[in-house]
Amino acid sequence: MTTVLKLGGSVVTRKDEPETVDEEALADAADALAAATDASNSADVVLVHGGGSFGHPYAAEHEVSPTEGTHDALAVREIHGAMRRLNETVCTALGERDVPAVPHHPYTAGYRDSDETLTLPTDAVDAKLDEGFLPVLHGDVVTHVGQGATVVSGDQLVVTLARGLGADRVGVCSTVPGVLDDDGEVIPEISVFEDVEAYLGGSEATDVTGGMAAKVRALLALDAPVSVFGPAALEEFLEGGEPGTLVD
Ligand code: IP8
Repeated sequence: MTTVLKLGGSVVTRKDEPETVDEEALADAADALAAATDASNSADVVLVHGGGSFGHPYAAEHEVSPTEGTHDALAVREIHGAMRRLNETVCTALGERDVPAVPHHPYTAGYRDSDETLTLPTDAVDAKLDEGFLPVLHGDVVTHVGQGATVVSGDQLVVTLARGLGADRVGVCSTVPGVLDDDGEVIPEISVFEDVEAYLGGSEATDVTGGMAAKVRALLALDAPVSVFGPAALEEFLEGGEPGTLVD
């Protein structure tokens, strides 16, 4: 049973304060992961976290996005460097709870072709799982043929990883309890993007990768069922539940 779980950048960081971790939220998420990985040795989890107040401000400053590239090596180092700092913090929080978290950096592991295809070999991720590690990936910059380097969102990584690993379930934990309709109610299930397009606005803070609409569109393309839920439901998801919105 392989689970790919994304922790949104707005869950683990304070999105409006540069390079600031939300210590309490990170501790809660790490506690939930520690409880779940303790309860079942066979529960292979791959974690992906977003950029939050680490990657996004640098990407915005250098005008780099999934579609706007850069050949400026400093821009690449600053965006990737910020994401490494956040990744280190996430891995440390997990490690302190005896979760065998290890980093896996998309910038080094993958690239985008000129036709936008993301290549991220999953054999090295699989090998880490086989060895009992919990690989922790993150939104990042990747080398992009013809464009220098572009941003890859955690959601795109989730899609690529879920396919490559043949994941059985996918979880996307963001700050809201699911995908919300116009009345602020959680939409229980989404199977067609156009049915919910009108509800899905952009993200309020700096987010170069496009907010909820882009996320839902990418997740719908997956074979595995995807649950979109808030931090309070992380434990329920890790215990096998389907909280929030089911994108299937
Ligand atoms: O927060 C974007 O990842 P996301 C990461 O999952 C960077 O969209 C580098 C901005």
